[in-house]
Formats: sequence, structure tokens, C-alpha cells
Amino acid sequence: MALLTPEDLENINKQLQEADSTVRRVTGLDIKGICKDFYGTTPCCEKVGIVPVTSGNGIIGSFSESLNAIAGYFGFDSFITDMPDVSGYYEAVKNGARIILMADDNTFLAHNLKNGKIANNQPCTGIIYAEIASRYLKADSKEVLAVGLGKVGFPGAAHLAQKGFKVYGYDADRTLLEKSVSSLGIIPFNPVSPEGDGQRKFSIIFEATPCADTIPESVISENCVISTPGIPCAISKELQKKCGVELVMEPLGIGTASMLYSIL
Ligand code: NAI
Ligand code: PYL
Ligand code: MG
Repeated sequence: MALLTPEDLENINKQLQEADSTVRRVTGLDIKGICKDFYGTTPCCEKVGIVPVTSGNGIIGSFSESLNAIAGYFGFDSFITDMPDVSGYYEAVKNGARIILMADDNTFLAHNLKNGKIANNQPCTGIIYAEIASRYLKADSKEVLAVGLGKVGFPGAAHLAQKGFKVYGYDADRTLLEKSVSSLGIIPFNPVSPEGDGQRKFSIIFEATPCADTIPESVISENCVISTPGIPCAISKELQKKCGVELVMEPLGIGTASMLYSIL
């Protein structure tokens, strides 16, 4: 998994507020509104315990603090444990946590101890970014381009296909692309060197890769939305400006909101 850095998480509240206003402009609802509508849940009085984890590459500076800020932003009462790992888990439960948030290098989970529901960040992130893309008010068709069909991208692309979108997709890994074609009915489309029926432009693009500049100008239609959890960003700031792209991109909060709302 591509790991976050403290730099990615700088000014997380500001990043979240900016993402929220873009999501509102693009869909007519804010992130909270989309989560409520999509999962049919609302936070009530669930206390969230955030447990730092030292295994593998260890603690990421600002990770737990960012989760604490994000939980608060979405209306949850949260705290970070003093101790990490197993001792931290024990501390969280002893201090009344009903939801646990914790991540090692492979898995970032949210576990609701009251109802037993558990969420994984990767599918929750893919699904909510795809859901945001699917709600684009100015979309010119039900065609969407999905680039990156890995642990975040595949569930997002599956969600779009399941919602009735015609999904054009690409992954640099041929096996993953073939799996998406056979199991989701995705139409192969390499944005960088398209084959077959020539160049297409999209007003909805969903991207989930760990690479920069994966979306070339040639596939971006006027008033396009790019909904992308992928870090670094799929397009440069210059291209975003030049093409008037509505960019939904934020490093941690939208996916975490999706996890929390999904387990209420
Ligand atoms: P993954 O490694 O499972 O999938 C990434 C996929 O992108 C791979 O299948 C790879 O073949 C493909 N890929 C790489 N370069 C490509 C290119 N130029 N064109 C097409 N496909 C390309 O990774 P995962 O877990 O799906 O994460 C994807 C990205 O999302 C990472 O940058 C990760 O850090 C980020 N992420 C962001 C979150 C957020 O809240 N913003 C949450 C979780 C992950
Ligand atoms: C959850 C993110 C989204 C992108 N990459 C994922 C990542 O960075 N995972 C690692 C999280 C490790 C957290 C560390 C801590 O500070 O507790 N163990
Ligand atoms: Mg990217």
C-alpha cells in the first residue's frame, strides 16, 4: 500500500473544508449528506477511540491527530489513546470507545464494537469517491472513465457499473484489467494510448492510482469532474486550471467518513 506522509496530512481541516465545498458544488450535497444518504445512517453518540499502531513502518506523524480532527468534523466524539497497539486498544475500550479506528501498513479499519460491523478503508474509499462522481450534476452522459483498478479502484468501478454507468477502464496491470473486464463488464480504454474506436472524452473520471499525471488532456471534456483518492494527484494544477476541472481529492477524510458511516 502507498503510505501517507505527514506532508500529505498538513492542514487536514482546510483540505477537508475545500473538498467539502467542491463536493457540494459537484453534487448538491456535502460529504456528510452523501454519506447519510448513501448508507442511511447518522452519527448519534458513538465514541471513537483512535489507536496509534507502531508495527511495520511505524507511526505516521499527524495520522492519529488527523483522524481525530476528521471524526470531529463529521460529528463524532473521539479521542486518541496514550498507548499504541494492544495496550492502546485496551485503553480505548476501557475509556468507553464504541468504535475503534486503527491502521497498520496494510489495513486501516473501523470496528463498531456495539453492532460488530467492520469497515476497510480501501473499498470504503473507492465506493464513496465513485458515489460522489456518480452524482455529478453536470454530467453529459452515463459514461465514466475509471483509471486504476486495484484495492481502491476496483470496488469503486464495481459500484459505478452496479449503478448502471457505462464504465471505460484501465489498469497498468493487465491481469487486473482483465479481471475487471470479465467480472464487471468494463470496456478497456487506455487514456494514454487509446485503441479501437479512437479518442473519447469524459465528463466523469474516477482515478485511484499511486501515480501522477495519469489523466491526459485528451480525455477531459469541458466541465469534467475528476474524483480521485489517488496520491499523488492524477492531473497537474496547470491542467486542472486550463480545463476547468472540478477536482475532488483529499488524502484521508472522505474515505474515513465513508468507513464510519458504513458501520453505524
Ligand atoms: P493498489 O496498488 O491496490 O492499486 C493501484 C493500481 O493502480 C494498481 O493496480 C496499478 O497497476 C495501477 N496503476 C498504477 N499506475 C497506473 C497508471 N499510470 N495507469 C493505470 N493504472 C495504474 O493501491 P490502492 O490501495 O488501490 O491505492 C490507490 C491509491 O489511493 C494510492 O495512491 C493510495 O495511497 C490512495 N489511497 C487514498 C486514500 C484517500 O483517502 N485519499 C485512501 C486509500 C488509498
Ligand atoms: C490509510 C491510508 C490511505 C493511503 N494510504 C494508507 C496508509 O497510509 N496506511 C498506513 C497507515 C499507518 C498508520 C500508522 C499510525 O500512525 O498508526 N500505523
Ligand atoms: Mg494518482
